[in-house]
Amino acid sequence: MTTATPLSVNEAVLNEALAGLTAAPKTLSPWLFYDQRGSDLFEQITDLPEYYLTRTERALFATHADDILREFLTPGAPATQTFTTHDTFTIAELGAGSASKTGLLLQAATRLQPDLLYQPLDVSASALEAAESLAANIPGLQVQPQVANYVTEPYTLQHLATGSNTRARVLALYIGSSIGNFAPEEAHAILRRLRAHLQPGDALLLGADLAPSSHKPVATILAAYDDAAGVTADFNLNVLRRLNRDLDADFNLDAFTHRARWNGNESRIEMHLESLIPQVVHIAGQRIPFAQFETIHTENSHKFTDEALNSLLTRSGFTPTRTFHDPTRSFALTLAHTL
Ligand code: AVI
Repeated sequence: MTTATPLSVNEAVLNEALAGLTAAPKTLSPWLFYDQRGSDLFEQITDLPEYYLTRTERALFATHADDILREFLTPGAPATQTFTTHDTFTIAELGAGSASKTGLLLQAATRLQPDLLYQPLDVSASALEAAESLAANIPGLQVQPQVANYVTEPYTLQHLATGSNTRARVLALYIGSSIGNFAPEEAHAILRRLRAHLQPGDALLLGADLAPSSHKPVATILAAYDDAAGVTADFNLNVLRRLNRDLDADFNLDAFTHRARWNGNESRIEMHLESLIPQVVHIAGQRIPFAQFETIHTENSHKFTDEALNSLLTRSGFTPTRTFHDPTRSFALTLAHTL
């Protein structure tokens, strides 16, 4: 009998690169973006003037943190009512990253429950350190980080308040439009899996970027993925830099260019790396030929209608009860209960 041993990071990168680059059309999985440099570039993207997603979602938290908590704890309660709760609750977050937006919600939550437990989950230990240090500025908050890939690895959500046997209701956050980077069937699987960790009285807050509309032209979405300063181009090309470093590949970064395209049939932005010339690249002894203009498809970022989000949530076992929009209806935070 053979015992399966976990793959080293470089083995996983090699398997992914060879499978994707020998397929037709060529692809690379977006998780390959996030080495240290890629993660730093993504942080820079979130501050770009064209990348409206992060600041719009942050503004939604700034405006609606109390409303979100009220709706979670007492669904349907009028907004005018002075709000207190006797229910114990905890906040968990899938793919927490540096958790900078979450801080606004945590601050509001600790006004209701000063010893609140926050459970951030992320595949990156360094991102969790950032989440922990952010939380250190919120007096009383208890942080219980977990290093886990919520797509492929087991994870746990604690349903007890810190230091007691009191059952705590869980508000699970899945924000930042991370859901948009998955194919529809993968998105469904992630939400179903999360649903299986939750119990009646718990809820999910899902943050998602919205599809084009009369308020939101396709050009606005495209610009967010093709900024004037070229940071997104650098982020995209960084995946080739990573393969050169980790796999000793010989990509010439000057022979590829960043392309962002709107695919209206699938309601998604696609990022590609286009070969500017006919060329052959070598990876681990394999020849990978490229025709001129041939692309590597590196990322999908799906954009949703409210109906599509509600249907995805319902199919995944949730009951959406309220959606918070920004004034231009660019982004949605949807609260969905487990009944
Ligand atoms: C992480 N994710 C939600 C980003 C997005 O908008 O799809 C990744 C990204 N790709 C290019 N710019 C940002």
